[in-house]
Amino acid sequence: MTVTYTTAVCTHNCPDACGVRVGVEDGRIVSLAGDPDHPITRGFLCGKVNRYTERVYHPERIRTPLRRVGAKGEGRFAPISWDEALDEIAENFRRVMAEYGAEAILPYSYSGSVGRVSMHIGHRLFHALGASRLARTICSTQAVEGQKYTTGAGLAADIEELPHSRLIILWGSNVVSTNLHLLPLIREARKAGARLVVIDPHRNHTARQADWYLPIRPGTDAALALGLMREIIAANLYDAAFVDRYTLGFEDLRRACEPYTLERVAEITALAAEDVRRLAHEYGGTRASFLRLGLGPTRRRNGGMVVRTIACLPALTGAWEARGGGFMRQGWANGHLDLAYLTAPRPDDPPARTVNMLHLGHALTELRDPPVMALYAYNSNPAAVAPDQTQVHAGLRRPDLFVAVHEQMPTDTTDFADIVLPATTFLEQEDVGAGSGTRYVQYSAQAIAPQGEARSNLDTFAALAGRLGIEDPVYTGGFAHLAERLLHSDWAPPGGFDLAAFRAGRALKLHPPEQPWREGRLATPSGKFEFVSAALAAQGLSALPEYVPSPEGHEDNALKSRYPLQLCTPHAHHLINSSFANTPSSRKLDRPARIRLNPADAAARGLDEGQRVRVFNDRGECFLGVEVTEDVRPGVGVAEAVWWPRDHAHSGERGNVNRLTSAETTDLGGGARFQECLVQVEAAG
Ligand SMILES: Nc1nc2c(c(=O)[nH]1)N[C@H]1C(S)=C(S)[C@@H](COP(=O)(O)OP(=O)(O)OC[C@H]3O[C@@H](n4cnc5c(=O)[nH]c(N)nc54)[C@H](O)[C@@H]3O)O[C@H]1N2
Ligand SMILES: Nc1nc2c(c(=O)[nH]1)N[C@H]1C(S)=C(S)[C@@H](COP(=O)(O)OP(=O)(O)OC[C@H]3O[C@@H](n4cnc5c(=O)[nH]c(N)nc54)[C@H](O)[C@@H]3O)O[C@H]1N2
Ligand SMILES: [Mo]
Repeated sequence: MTVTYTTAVCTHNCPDACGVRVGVEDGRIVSLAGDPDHPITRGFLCGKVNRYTERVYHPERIRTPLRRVGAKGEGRFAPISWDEALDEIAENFRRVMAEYGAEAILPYSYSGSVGRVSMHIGHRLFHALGASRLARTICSTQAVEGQKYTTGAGLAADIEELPHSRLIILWGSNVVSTNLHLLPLIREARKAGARLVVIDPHRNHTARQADWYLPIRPGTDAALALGLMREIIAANLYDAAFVDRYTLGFEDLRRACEPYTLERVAEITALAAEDVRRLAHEYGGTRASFLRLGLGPTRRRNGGMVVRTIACLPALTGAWEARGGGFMRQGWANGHLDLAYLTAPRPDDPPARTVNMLHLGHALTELRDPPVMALYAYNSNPAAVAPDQTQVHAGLRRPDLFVAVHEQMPTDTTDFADIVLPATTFLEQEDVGAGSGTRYVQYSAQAIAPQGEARSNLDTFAALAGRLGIEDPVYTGGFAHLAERLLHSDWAPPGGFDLAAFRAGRALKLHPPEQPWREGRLATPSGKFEFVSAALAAQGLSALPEYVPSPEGHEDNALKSRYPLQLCTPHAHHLINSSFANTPSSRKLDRPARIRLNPADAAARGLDEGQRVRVFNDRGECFLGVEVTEDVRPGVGVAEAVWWPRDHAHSGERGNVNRLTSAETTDLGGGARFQECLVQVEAAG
């Protein structure tokens, strides 16, 4: 037998969108490697995808459609045919529409596959029915919105310029775990003398590699940014010519920063005043500074304002004009292709209400006129990843709710399903790959046949559209049609993308506008970097950057006296969100379900390393092991996520850290507050 090779693009939710060289012999994968010709992948993969055969050939893979035979939540099923399963879903949709109206149907999806087709192919079907629309807010909408008011949408420094940076700041961004392919670029810069600074309350894998690690108190980043700007202005380290030409509202900004003296910022952030001063002088004194902002600091009540405020820094120093300088946040461009073709409602689609996906628990238990009577979940594991988990599970358990789930694995969500459909992995289907952290778009070829009877999201929605009498070229035109449409991009190179190169699997680079501020063409109302924003003021929000302490933060109040620890639940090294939680090697390497506590906090509660604890607040409780470590500051707990709720089962009840997190949303963009969560910890009874 000979080995044949194809190039696929990893479609797990990661900024890198790696090119993956897949060796196949006799229909089975025999090798997986990073594409050596891919400019970002550079021939290596993360640990998770290196071991991807464990996932593709996992004995738990769902291989046929299933119908529930046990109680909801029990996860007992019997195999059925695809025809039976699709008929049953279509019948239930029709029944619910006739009795309650189409808005009683709710799709729920996010990022199981971020392949451009797989992620978005369901939208038009639900729009055509008139189903409730889902606001997909669980990840980065607060950051997208927040940045918009300072720099306009879609502005980011090019990571391939990183080697020219002289100062790299990773601000709440755990790239060693979450954005691995930035590392070779950072390494090149450091070899040429760049310094690496990490600002994070958790001494994570990334912080350990830093030249300088600043253990900031959670939720205080905007205060630090305001303090840095005050010092940069006071010490005359800002770029007056850049500010004069390309920014709006410098005098107002100076006033907004005024209260944030080094001493006050030290008090708020728990950093030393001298360190704040030194960071201001390093940043102000280095024009080629690359500031990468992660999502941790933004998953808080004032998350939009945090991004808006930090994004002012490079406009003050003119870093945007230096090679290797500028700003980039996690969840940047997401490909910038013609997604509207897949996602936008058509003029004759019925109007429909919108449900914020963070409010799933509420939607399933309390929403009326109409209530949600049918849920179709795909590309997501809401029983694990959504906040307010107690309500989410209560809703999923409703006997009168019809639930269909399209999945690769038996998750906590499929446990609640009436019908389960088997899904392909990215190696079993075609797609269009595009990184949220790179400037590349690439055809992802199918490497092997679908496992069992698994079908892609495209094939499944096309079949369902047929059953429901929906005629739409999105479902009848085939993959090649969709891929070509997606490449209609305003960021295509001059003359358009080379379609032959695309079909041959080459990674093609997007061309965002170059230095748009120079022609006053930033996507802000003024076309300039806006330190002052009339658009924010018009919404009754602060026109100027600001720090807003949270009622669920470090400051003393009645809640804090009962729940004194600030719990952070950032992403785990060997998982992608809740994916890979059942991969044997991930479980071994990440040791599931722990909370990391400072020795002082552990001692105060009489807790020892490895002990089982109950972590709780008014929203719920979760059972974890304790790890005692100086890697978290006193007053902070870190529990990496998202492990499956059933991994945390205690006296028969399942539940992970999202039993504790709030479904309340951010100041801008309706985003999540996953990192803002006061808890208490005690030995488990
Ligand atoms: N291995 C792995 N990679 C992933 C993922 C995964 O689950 N696992 N998920 C993918 C997805 S969906 C996303 S959105 C990205 C997210 O990637 P990142 O942006 O790196 O997001 P997080 O891991 O949530 O948080 C980053 C850091 O923020 C810190 N943090 C929390 N609160 C604060 C704060 O108030 N201030 C500061 N300065 N820091 C704070 C956390 O300790 C954490 O180290 O990663 C993607 N890549
Ligand atoms: N506490 C806490 N909770 C969090 C976060 C946090 O930091 N803390 N992070 C949040 C963030 S940033 C995000 S992005 C969300 C992500 O949450 P989700 O988007 O739900 O991501 P996953 O948990 O990876 O679940 C995706 C599921 O889709 C399945 N899947 C994969 N490919 C396909 C496919 O092609 N078709 C179908 N039908 N299914 C497929 C996978 O098997 C997997 O079970 O989680 C959020 N939840
Ligand atoms: Mo995310």
